[in-house]
This record gives sequence, C-alpha cells and structure tokens, in this order.
Amino acid sequence: MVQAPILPSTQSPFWLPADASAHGPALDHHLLLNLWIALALLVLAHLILFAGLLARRRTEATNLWRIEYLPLALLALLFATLTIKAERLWAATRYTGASLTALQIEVTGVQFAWYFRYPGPDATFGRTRPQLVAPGEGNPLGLDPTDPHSADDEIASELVLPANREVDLRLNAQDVIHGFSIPELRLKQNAVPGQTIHIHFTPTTPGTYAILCTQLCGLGHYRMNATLHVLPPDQFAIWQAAHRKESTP
Ligand SMILES: [Cu+2]
Repeated sequence: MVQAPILPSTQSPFWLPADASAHGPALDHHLLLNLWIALALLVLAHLILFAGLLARRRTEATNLWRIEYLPLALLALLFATLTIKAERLWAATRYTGASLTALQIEVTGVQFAWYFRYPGPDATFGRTRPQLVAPGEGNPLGLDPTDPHSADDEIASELVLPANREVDLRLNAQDVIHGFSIPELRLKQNAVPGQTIHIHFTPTTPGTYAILCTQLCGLGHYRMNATLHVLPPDQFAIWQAAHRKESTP
C-alpha cells in the first residue's frame, strides 16, 4: 500500500508543491494572478511617483476626478473582483455541499494526533460520547458501544483515499483549535472544538502526502502530523476489503 513519497526533489523551492487535487489548479491560478497584479501595481506606482517628481508643476491640480477619484474607483473595483473570486473558490469546497456519492470520513484533531474514522459498511457513523474518550483503552474518539452503528466504524491514524472520488471530510477537535492542512491538496481548514466543519475535495494524483497541523496547539504541536495515501481506485477497494475483514469479529 505504501507508495514512493512525492519528494520535493523535482520541485522548485520557490513555488508551491505539485498539485494533487481537482480544485487546486484554480486556486494556484488565482494566487498567481494576484501576484502578477500586485507586481504590476507596484511598478506602476513607482513610475507615477518618479514621473511626478520629474515633471515640472505648472498649475494647481483642478481635475481631481480624473487623477484621483477615477483611479481609486478602478482600484477598488479590481480588488473587489479579486476578493469575490477568492471567496467563491474558498466557498466551493465548503458552503457548496459535497455530492451524495462522496466518501464520508470524520477527522478528529487532539493534542497531538489526527484520527480518521470511516463509517464502515453501514455508511453511518456510530455515536460518540466525550465521557467515553479513553485513548489508553483503545477508544480515542469515545465511540459508544451501545450504538449498533459504531460496531463497524474503522478508526485509523492514517488517511487512505481513492483517487478521483470526491471526499467529504467532517472536522472535529477534542481540546483546542487544530489546523488540518495538506499542502499538495491545497487544503487548510481549522478544526474547532464543539463544531463539525465540512470540507470536500477530490484527490487526483496517487501518492503519499503529509497531513500537518498548522495551528500552534501546544508543546507537541511540532510532531502533530499524519500521512495521507491516495490510491488508485482498484487498490483502494482491496485496502477497504482487507480492513473490513480485519474489523469484523
Ligand atoms: Cu494541532
């Protein structure tokens, strides 16, 4: 199951890691567009500054509308357009719901580990209760054994996903705010105690990727990471079948 990790050797240290999700290219494109526009405005501002220094002033400026208000309005329009576009890209993986066929997985952040829960063949997550949380006894999420849906739930410390299938993650945190992040999948979302936050995406490139915590969540924050394996669909089916056999008594 373990595949060769995508090492940064083929990547530029000055640019983003290779994209491995369906929504990533649009985000990268928007980021690049922002950078080019910022660079163009920087150059333009300096040209205007130097032109103003060199030009001999003849009269007091009276046409404020043309030299101040109009450029200001155009700049405001440009920034508003970029902001709305960015907000839509952000919302597409959050406010717009995942498709009904998306793979459902629960992610829980806790000092200092990530847990991943698959609902099992019944496709329903079992009930959890905070009073039952006992990592030392093999129940880190507080799964309630009296709920029939919890019997087939699979809890893992690694995230395994099929390529080219939409995944709907529900993010939780048990103690403090953690930051769920997979740079290659262009994913970053806080996991907040008391909230269930959905984020959905489609991994496209099989490989092994690091899952990070991007919030300084305590002394062990530096070691709060996990691994994502994106498998081709047929290999994922084999992995899933093997895991279901293991988890069935
Ligand atoms: Cu953390």
